[in-house]
Amino acid sequence: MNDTKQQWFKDAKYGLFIHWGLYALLAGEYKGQKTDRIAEWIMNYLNIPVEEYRKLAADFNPVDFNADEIVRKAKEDWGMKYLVFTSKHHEGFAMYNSPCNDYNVVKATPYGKDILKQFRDACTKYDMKFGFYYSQAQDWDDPDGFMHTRDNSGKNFQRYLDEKCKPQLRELLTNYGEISLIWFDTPMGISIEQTQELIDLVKGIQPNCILNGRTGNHMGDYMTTGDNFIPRLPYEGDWEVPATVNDTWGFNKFDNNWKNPDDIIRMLLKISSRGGNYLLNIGPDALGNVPQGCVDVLDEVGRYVNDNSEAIFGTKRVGLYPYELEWAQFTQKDYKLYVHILQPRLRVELLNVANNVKEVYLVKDHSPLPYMVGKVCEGDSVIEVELPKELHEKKNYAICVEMEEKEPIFEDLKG
Ligand code: FHN
Repeated sequence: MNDTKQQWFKDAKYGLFIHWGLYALLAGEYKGQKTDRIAEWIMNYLNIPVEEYRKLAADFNPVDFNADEIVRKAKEDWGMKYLVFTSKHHEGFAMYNSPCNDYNVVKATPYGKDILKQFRDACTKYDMKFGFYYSQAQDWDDPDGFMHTRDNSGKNFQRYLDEKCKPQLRELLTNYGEISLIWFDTPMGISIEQTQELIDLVKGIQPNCILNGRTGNHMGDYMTTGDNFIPRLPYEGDWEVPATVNDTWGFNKFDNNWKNPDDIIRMLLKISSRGGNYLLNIGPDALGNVPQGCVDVLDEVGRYVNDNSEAIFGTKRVGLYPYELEWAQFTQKDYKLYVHILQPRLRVELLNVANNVKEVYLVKDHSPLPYMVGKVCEGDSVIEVELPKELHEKKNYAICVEMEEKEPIFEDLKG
């Protein structure tokens, strides 16, 4: 079982992923050719030569970028608890001041300021846990870094590890205060020994820093699912789902396929209910603006999260309820079963839930709700909660069933 031993991660539930790099300048299109895949891979998909791609740095000047405002929104409006920022994605460009490699935002761009430092400072101000993404195996700028879909034989990957990856990790772990998490990615080709070298390096500098599931050879501290994939069943231990709001991580000016806030709320609750964290991405444009369509979705989800934070944060994995409920998701704490009501209803019927109930209340304002505990005429246990008239047409709110027992008692279905 994966155990980060970090309570903040177990309680966090909802975090902000930020993919930002030179690819934002291309925004999904290079010399009139569009990519129909994730925009941060444009260098790979459209075979842009290294020297051509490097020229982008001269145009990187995100004058609208405001780390404070992004982090404030993430914390206050969106209700997120941690932030993971791409310090270096597969393109190889560092979004911080890297003393060991000049291909970075401070030395190679007219902007000249350290983006990662600005996020770090804003996270300290708003009490957000801070972590960084680092592409440890793929580096399309370094001749010895790996590149997916290319012939990597003959590369001296160890040299890249020793001369770029490890020195940069050391910089990131020593110059930016407490790093709560490192998000490694696409560990193609990295050996067990090389993975251990990275782990030893990280833990030697910051022992409490946790490593995601793509560190290499399944040696990280927690399980990372596939992108946008949610485990079907409750899953034990610590884990996380990285996910997009549209269909790309890096900014793509053609992709406005924003998910519906209702769907994001449902996914957040499914993930919390099954015991994991939801790391949801934004991809700022080349000027530093977060697309408005994305902000609108996250604002609406945030209203739900903030109104019902008691029923989301610090909750633990719920056992398997025997029925599929379209209209609800469960979360739980000791002695409390939260029912998140996602479609309009007159009453809540919890069939085959056999607990003794102390109280039922609306999470948003703690107003008590009338309930009945007993058996349906078919003989199964039931808890039935009457909803006040003003809620009958409403969706997306939560109620709490306070139980005499620590855990919900879900009855097995019997013939
Ligand atoms: O290749 C990357 C991709 O660009 C993005 O960073 C995602 C985020 O989980 N990870 C990789 C694909 O799984």
